[in-house]
Amino acid sequence: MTKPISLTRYLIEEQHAGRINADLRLLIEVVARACKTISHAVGKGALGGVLGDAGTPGAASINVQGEAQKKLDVIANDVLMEANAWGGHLAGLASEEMDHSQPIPDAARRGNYLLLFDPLDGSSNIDVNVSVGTIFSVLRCPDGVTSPGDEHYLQPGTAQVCAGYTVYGPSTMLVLTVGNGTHAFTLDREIGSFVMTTRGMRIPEDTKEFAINASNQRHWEAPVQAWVADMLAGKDGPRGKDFNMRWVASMVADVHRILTRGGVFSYPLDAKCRDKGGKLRLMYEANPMAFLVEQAGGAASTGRQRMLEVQPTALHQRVPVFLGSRNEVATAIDYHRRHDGAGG
Ligand code: AFP
Repeated sequence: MTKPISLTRYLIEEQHAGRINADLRLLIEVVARACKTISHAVGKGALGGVLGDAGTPGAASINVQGEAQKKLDVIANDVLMEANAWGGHLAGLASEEMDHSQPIPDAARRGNYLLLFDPLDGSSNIDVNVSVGTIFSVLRCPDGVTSPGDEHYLQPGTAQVCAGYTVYGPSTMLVLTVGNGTHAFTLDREIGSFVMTTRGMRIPEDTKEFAINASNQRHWEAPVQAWVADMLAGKDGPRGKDFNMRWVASMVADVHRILTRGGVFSYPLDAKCRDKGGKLRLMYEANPMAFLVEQAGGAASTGRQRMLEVQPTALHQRVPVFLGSRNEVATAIDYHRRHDGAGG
């Protein structure tokens, strides 16, 4: 049996193959190291005093999204900010937890990449000991820009040079793409390093499993109502097969399941989030996941457009999301096309 390789060795091999440069390699190493620190904090749970809301009792701290921040949201954001600010590989960072992006201070050596992240996705699951995760995306800083502002991050997902997530579950896993397949690394807690456990994850083209928050059903658009109703009708319905349903409410955990065994994940437009454009964030949730899923042979769409081709207009922009097994994503798109074509 061949010995599994470490994340460090994988990245060096990618550099030697000319697919990444030394700066991007070191940037990914810094992010991975920060994720180990977050994993440690998440793993301590109640013993570390890290559960519950940030802020003071009766005055919970609210983030830019208007959501109550958990203590671990704040800790994870601080860890990623601190680790990346002085690494020398970045021109700027942007986080779900901050109103605006931050250029790297003049005092620090500045690099050519922009890092976007959701420091702790699924944080409503923290207090109930269910998997949460960190999602990240790396873009190039446009040429000639030395102090990037929010507008310099507004690049479509096709411009990503790297995307990944870390899922803090029974084991901590880092799933990564630099545009040459999607690979999974498991944290070896004894030696403290990520070890490759799946090279080239593949999402089966067909599936019988879908993930959606069904409590929003009455608020969905008509094509989503029809798509889900036909899946629920099972063998006796137009799809002619029974479907199973899963919903963790941590996108990282739901996407990890899909990358591992297939399925389709959707957070569609609904009446509650229509004014915002959707629930999930394009730049640091949908785009990195879309890149990982496409690199594993799956598909990702808003229902009406390939996710990676959406031209962002705002840093915290939200979008509807359909991703996973390519044939089921195509089916969801088809329901939208037929509905829109019928003048709906
Ligand atoms: P938080 O990071 O604010 O907990 O949101 C998690 C999330 O963005 C995504 O990870 C889940 O898929 C989705 O929200 C769950 O949303 P519902 O609570 O509406 O099911």
